[in-house]
Amino acid sequence: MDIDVIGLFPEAVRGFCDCGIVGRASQLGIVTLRFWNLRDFAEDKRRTVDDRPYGGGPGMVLMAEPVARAIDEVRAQHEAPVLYLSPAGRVLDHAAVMEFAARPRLILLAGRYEGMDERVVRACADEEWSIGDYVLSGGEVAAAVVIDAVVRQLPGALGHEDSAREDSFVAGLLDHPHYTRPELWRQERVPEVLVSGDHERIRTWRLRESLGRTWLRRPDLLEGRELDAEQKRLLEEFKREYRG
Ligand code: 9WO
Repeated sequence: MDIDVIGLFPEAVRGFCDCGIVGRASQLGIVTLRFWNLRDFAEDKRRTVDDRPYGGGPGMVLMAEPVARAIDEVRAQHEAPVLYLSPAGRVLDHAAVMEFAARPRLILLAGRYEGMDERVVRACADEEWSIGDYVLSGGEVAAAVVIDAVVRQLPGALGHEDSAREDSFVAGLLDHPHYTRPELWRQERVPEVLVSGDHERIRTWRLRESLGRTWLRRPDLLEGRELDAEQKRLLEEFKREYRG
């Protein structure tokens, strides 16, 4: 998969993308990331990319032309949809991440200041996406979030252990609790089942915890979701224990 990032601080996104799972996927050629600085597409010697807002008010607005020139250059190399990261966009979720991961190419556009000239958003952006209902200082962090979530879904991006885990994890549920050594920490023991060596009991315990946590903390994730017979039974068990 090819992902291009356009913004004023693409180096910040690159720094993040050199680390961990994304960094490894990049080294393995599972994803090809390119970073474009809007300043390199300014039209004047001073490399100006912002100007004062029409209508007045505080702050500056990203100028249309440098943004359009950057997008034209990236698209001349390979045609791809432009995703503008903004709090006014559709809110990202797991289904959207999976849909992005199935595309061969993405161009992520990160804004700064008070925003960018609306004309270039309309002319050049194909979609507008938000990572959540809060304002950031710019779209770069949101671009990093999209890249991280998408790249870990690409075949081969996760190690063997992790991909097995993903397979056994029922998407759309919260994860079960995790424990590591020592077995006794500040008077608290690791749940007995996890040191039993009984893999079937461990599997059902983890699934019960996943279902129970989702029911307690994010009941919205269970709405409109069909549980199979085992999941129904385990969630009922969890509820009975929780109430009792
Ligand atoms: C600033 C602002 C101030 C008061 C009320 C509303 C406001 N919205 C913004 C704003 O959207 N500023 C942006 C800064 C301009 C474009 C880039 N910036 C940005 C992107 N901030 N937050 C995001 C973002 C992107 C994706 N998902 C969540 C937030």
